[in-house]
Amino acid sequence: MKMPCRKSQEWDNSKYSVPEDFDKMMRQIVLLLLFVLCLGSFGETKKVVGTAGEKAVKAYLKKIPQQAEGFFLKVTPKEIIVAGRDESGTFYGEQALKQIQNSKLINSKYKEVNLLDDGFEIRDWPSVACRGVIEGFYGNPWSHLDRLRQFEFYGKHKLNIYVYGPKDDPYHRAHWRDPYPETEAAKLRELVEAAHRNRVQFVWAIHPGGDIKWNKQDSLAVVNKLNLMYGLGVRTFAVFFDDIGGEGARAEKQAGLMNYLTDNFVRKHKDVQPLIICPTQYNKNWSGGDYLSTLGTKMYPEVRIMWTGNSVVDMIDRDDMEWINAQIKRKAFIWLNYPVNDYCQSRLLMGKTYGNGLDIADLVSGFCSNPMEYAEASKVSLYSIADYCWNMSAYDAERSWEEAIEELMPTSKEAFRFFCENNIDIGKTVHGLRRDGESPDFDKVPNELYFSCLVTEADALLADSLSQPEMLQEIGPWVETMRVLGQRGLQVIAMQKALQEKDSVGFVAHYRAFQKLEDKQKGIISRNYEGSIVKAKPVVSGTVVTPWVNETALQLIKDYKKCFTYGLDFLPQQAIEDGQYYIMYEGKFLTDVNASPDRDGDFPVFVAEADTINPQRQLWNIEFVPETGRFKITNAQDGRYINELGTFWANKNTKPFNAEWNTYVFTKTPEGSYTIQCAGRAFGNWFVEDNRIKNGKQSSKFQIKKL
Ligand code: 14T
Repeated sequence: MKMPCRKSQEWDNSKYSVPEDFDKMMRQIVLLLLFVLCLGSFGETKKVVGTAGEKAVKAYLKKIPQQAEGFFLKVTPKEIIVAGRDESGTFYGEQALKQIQNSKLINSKYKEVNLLDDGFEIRDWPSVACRGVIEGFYGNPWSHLDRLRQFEFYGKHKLNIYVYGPKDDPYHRAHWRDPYPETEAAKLRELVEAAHRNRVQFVWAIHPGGDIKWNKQDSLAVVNKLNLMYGLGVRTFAVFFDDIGGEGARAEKQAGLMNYLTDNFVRKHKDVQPLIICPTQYNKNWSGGDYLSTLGTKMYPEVRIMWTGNSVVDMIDRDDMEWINAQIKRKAFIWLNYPVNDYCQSRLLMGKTYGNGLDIADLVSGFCSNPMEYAEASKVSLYSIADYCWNMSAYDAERSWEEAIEELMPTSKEAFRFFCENNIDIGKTVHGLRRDGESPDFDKVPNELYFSCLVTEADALLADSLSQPEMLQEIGPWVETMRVLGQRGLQVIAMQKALQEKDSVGFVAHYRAFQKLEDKQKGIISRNYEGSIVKAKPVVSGTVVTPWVNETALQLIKDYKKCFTYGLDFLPQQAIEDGQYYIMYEGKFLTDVNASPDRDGDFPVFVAEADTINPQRQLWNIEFVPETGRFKITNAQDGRYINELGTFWANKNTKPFNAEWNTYVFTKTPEGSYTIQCAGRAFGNWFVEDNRIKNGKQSSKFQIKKL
């Protein structure tokens, strides 16, 4: 294409964080200059680093925030002071200094900024005490290298907790009683050290609920395993009871075990932190009975309880926190199921991290994000989780997202930003989470330009893969999919033009190219999965661009067939051409006996006689719906559609036609009759009973006859 979007005059998409007001911007520039100056004269700049209680920073004691992990940072041409409340505070002060040096800006991320005549002072501390990540997803656990890279990232962004609980680590869940083999154990020891070096608390979780017996022997088996993990350096532990049923799910038994472990393990060691439990009822939708209040009253108050919100995948606000905290008589420890994608593996969640209340800091005992099995790609969201937890009330989802993109892919940030924009929403899933803002510029620019950008930006990312190899390795299949999506889109545009110009040969040629690309896309897989999840086929812009491309192609073919006969063999065959038909069963006619457009809840029946007075009642419009690739069936007399249960459900306001539910697959049998299936949101076959259509396992054979 002539017009790669990054160079396009028509479409300038670079709206990087615009300062809120001019005044602030000026102050930042002043600071920037001061800072550059003071770095320039570094020779004379004295640097003092220390922690409260140490002599070096005694003079600044009053300035150091009281809050744990807080720090005081002062920069003038003469001196740089980094003084922490505790060792973490000092460490974070140094991180802040580095970030200011790199970005050359001081923004409102910091709690208190004080401009001096010749420099600045910052006083800063976290909003949330425990901030971090819970590796708690199904699928391939993160690799050793993934984790080492994560811990560095956490240190840099002031995240201080990592909970180890990958569902598919056998020694975490399926074989929780067994010790890690030596090589695995050595790796874990190395991980624990790396985490602690970065001021990250390494929490090891055990998931015994699937087969635990509530007896002394299994209590000891847990203690034994925790002791082994203690030996590898772990000092904080969690016990998970999520996604189980039966015996393991009993609240009083779980509370009993947690208390037993507290008495017989935690309190036996001076340096072990209070336990964390993930309860079986870990979200409000799944709560009931006295499960939560039993944990609340029977379990030691120091045991922290995890919570995902009102549902499994949910964003959390103040009301939600007040509700759960009242149940469990302590502050819940949030397990945020974002950006985890184990329930929507074909998608990446690269959008903004928004939707959590900015006023819940005082109501949580911790806040952890459950990420994707794609460790690098998850950093777009984790960057924001870190911002959110550090200075909650000042959190700005948009700005944080822009910054994350820049930091993670500095050499091709426009291309990466475009990639992220096209991987935001996950469509309909069992958990109902939707994310706004996917492909925001689609339809704002000419489609052809957008498609060419999908190709060129994918190329730009692939060409730059060496600068961020870990990231590209993970997102590669999606980048490749984005490229093919763009190419498919361009073929659809070419089909559109060919049809307009009545160029049947061109139309068919472009359709065949489209089909080839479709086959290519079908061959792209995300990863080979060793874990409990099958390999996924990546989808890019699954709610905006992909449906447009697929539906438009089908619509064009439908339109083409109305005018041309050339090349029909190459075009997809519809089981049935659009038109008016009799739908017959054993010689009887499906009939709309109550024909009336506003009626609903009644159903058509099979009658033996052909209706000569009102023949329309026995005629059905069968129409291909490109959105689903299936067929809609409406009565020719009153226009009512038949729903998945063989009933008229016509009320336009309360029960409008829904293609997901109300379109059907026609399959031709060898002898020329048809079976009809529901294949969208509703499953099942149509069969005839009591002279009407019903939906079930068995299927009837219908004769579909053209008028
Ligand atoms: F423990 C929990 F807080 C939790 O969220 N458990 C799992 C988690 O490991 C997984 O990553 C997450 C997202 O899929 O949801 C939980 O797993 C589920 C939830 C379901 F509703 C697994 C199957 C479900 F049907």
